[in-house]
Amino acid sequence: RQRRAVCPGSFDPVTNGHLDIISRTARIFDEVIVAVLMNQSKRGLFDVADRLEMLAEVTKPYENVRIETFQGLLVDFCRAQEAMVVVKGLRAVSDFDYELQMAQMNIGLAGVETLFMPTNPVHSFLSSSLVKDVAKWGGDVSAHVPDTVARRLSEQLRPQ
Ligand code: COD
Repeated sequence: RQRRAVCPGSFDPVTNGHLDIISRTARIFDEVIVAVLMNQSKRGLFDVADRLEMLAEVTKPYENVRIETFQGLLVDFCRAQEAMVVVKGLRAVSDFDYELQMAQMNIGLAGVETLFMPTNPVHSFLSSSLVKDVAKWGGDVSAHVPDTVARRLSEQLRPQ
């Protein structure tokens, strides 16, 4: 039986921190499903189609990674995909409180397990929202996101 893990998130946009967790998860599991939340009430900087394109491009080197979207509960998506393990990156203790709540809710709701992976310390201060803020004001984010994302950020934020 295939061992599948889900790496869920908004990925608005994908950062090197996300990619670190996705690639390390891909070394442990047979298949990794990157699950992009489609959240109607929260419009992001990038629309979902763009996020998917960026994710597909940057995960191309990993043969056992597949990208999907989901709506509603993460546990329902996991059940539909027959993937009962969620892998989350932990940056600092500040992530822990909320992540623990969600993990405990998800095990209670559907028996979906959550495994936490400590982030590579070079990415421990990194988030999509910080990257967007820095890029918005013309700061250099090329160390924190894949090249294609850096390019799209400048296109999106500073249209010619
Ligand atoms: N280093 C390592 N990992 C990182 C980093 C970093 N620098 N940045 C992010 N990550 C990892 C974390 O594991 C994070 O959880 C994940 O990447 C995604 O990050 P984001 O910011 O793209 O996504 P979020 O936090 O907006 O995603 C939240 C979810 C979509 C996972 C959550 O809201 C959810 O499950 N929603 C579905 C509805 C649901 O089931 N709700 C009930 C939950 S109990």
